[in-house]
Amino acid sequence: MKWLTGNTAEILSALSEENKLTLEDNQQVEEQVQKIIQQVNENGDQALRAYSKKFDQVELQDLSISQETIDIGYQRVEKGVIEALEAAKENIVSYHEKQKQYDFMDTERPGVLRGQLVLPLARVGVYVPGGTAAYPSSVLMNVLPAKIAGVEEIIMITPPSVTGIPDVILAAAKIAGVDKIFQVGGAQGIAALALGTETIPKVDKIVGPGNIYVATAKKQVFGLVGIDMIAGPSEIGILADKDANPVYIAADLLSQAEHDTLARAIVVTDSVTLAEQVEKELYRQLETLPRKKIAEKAIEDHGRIIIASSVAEMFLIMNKIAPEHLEVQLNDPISYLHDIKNAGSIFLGEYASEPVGDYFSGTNHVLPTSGTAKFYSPLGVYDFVKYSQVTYYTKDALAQAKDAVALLARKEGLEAHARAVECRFARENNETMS
Ligand code: HSO
Ligand code: ZN
Repeated sequence: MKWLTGNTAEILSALSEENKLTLEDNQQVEEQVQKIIQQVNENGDQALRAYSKKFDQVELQDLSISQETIDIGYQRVEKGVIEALEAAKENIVSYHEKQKQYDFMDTERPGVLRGQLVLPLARVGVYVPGGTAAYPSSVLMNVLPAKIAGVEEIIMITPPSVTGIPDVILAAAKIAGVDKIFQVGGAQGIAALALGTETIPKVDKIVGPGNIYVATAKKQVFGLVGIDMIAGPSEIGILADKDANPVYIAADLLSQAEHDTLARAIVVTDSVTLAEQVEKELYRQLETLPRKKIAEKAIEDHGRIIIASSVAEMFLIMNKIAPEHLEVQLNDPISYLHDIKNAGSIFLGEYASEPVGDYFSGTNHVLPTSGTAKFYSPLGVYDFVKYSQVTYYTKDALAQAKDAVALLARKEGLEAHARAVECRFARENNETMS
């Protein structure tokens, strides 16, 4: 695990150098994805079948998954897992219900109504990756906020596989209330959702994580449809002082490191003793992890121990990193809440272990990564609504406003704008109307 030491300026410049190195050039992927989108646009379902054969080695008859298949999958899942998913759902729903926003109307000026309507998106597509990255927890995290927002129809897509879609994914989709499931993955799946095909309906927004092809396709269809943020590899940043427990810290670092060899696990501390203990503990715990290879590579390549000289400096550095998950393992953690400026999801104290948020507390686990917590938020109900404005004026209210409107319109050289308002007060027009 690499250590960063020195004064704050040196640490910050080392971190920004590292970030530069991760900006990759994926020109080739861009071109491949563009071609796939074009093919789906021209040939619809036929292109989807051809790509499924080529990329997933599956010859598909039916792109859609029947209700019967979903029900059978659900029934095959252990009762305990269903109960845990239901319990997680309850917490996710109760948390996200509080994110709901409401219409407003104001009547500040006589004769004027101004308002804002909160309107759900009509149809949303959720991408669920295949293979080992198919997480039932992520199905709940992506679908439930859309449900709470009032989205009418939620379409899930996931890559086909010779062994079929995992039962637990079908079960999570049923529990979350997905309306339709189609077996199509990759860039072709994203293209199908964005453009619509004979079988797959066009959606208004696409959410959900995926590999580089999925992420690139999402970027390319953005504008035609809405997309969520593009999620990068998982990250955890831990702020710890000398009294923190190195066993817990190492365990939490590994919880994210096991996701991906590109995952980032960072500890910022003012105690060299604690840092040494964490490092030792990390390698001890690694030995018995089933995903040791992945976690070890992540820790070797992207694990960092950063030594700061004070708690204030610890926050300064962590706010620059803006981690997806931030654990505050300091004495009296709640008192530091307002020192945090950038972090996707904040975990306070030694018992708020990050995986609790991944599965159970009800906060969302779809979070901004790669420093984007500086300007992005966790996935929430607000991602599945849009807003419309409302204006109502009485004749008297318009009379009050007309000169200002006409003056500004003429200043911009837009005579028709001015006349549109003024014509409502011209005598001849009122006579014609009566
Ligand atoms: N920590 C991941 C989410 C996840 N963890 C799913 C387990 N399953 C990204 O926030
Ligand atoms: Zn996780």
